[in-house]
Amino acid sequence: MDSRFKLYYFDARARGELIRLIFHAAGEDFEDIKVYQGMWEKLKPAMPFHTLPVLEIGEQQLSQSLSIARYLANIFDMAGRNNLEKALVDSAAELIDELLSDALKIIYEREHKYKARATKKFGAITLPAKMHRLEEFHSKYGKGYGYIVGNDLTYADLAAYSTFDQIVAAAIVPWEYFEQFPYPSQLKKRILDGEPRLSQYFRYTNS
Ligand SMILES: N[C@@H](CCC(=O)N[C@@H](CS)C(=O)NCC(=O)O)C(=O)O
Repeated sequence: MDSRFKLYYFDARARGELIRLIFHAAGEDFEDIKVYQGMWEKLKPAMPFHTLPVLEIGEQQLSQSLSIARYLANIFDMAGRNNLEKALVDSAAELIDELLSDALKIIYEREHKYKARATKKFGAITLPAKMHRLEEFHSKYGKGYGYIVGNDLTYADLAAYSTFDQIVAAAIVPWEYFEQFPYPSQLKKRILDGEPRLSQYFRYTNS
């Protein structure tokens, strides 16, 4: 496939998934290059911050998942409608990224005893605290359409849904946990019933 966008990431959802979701929501072709361990050792020094994800746009390389997400969201009108809305969307995306970071630490932890302890703490303290803050933010800035800010889908909504879905897929909490909060429940409906490109993608990735 010859696309103007090339995404380099590992064969995992983690920090690459938000970028894939933006492309799918926009209906834009991209090359999804899965980097495997042997390949990564060779590729690493050529990457801007020696980490993935990296987006290549022609000769230009862009690093840091949220910067890549914002760049694409601006191109595809998923960043917010004005400067203030954009900053609110960014702030929500950063809160969600903190939640994803905490979840990824657990997901990739190999030591069983530590993983069990960290999962318990995450479910009892970290997740409820962040979810309450997110819900307060949603009730202030969402307009009742199921999106975190305003009445359109933004990249922060995609970050949120991807993070909730990864937490559920890792069996940290079941999806029912999120149903106590209006935002995830409404967002899930929006994404699975109102965004055909995304519902198709989720049907494929979760099968
Ligand atoms: N803040 C960075 C974090 C990047 C990062 O830590 N990437 C990890 C994978 S999620 C990585 O490249 N690990 C391999 C390595 O450091 O060698 C981002 O959001 O892109």
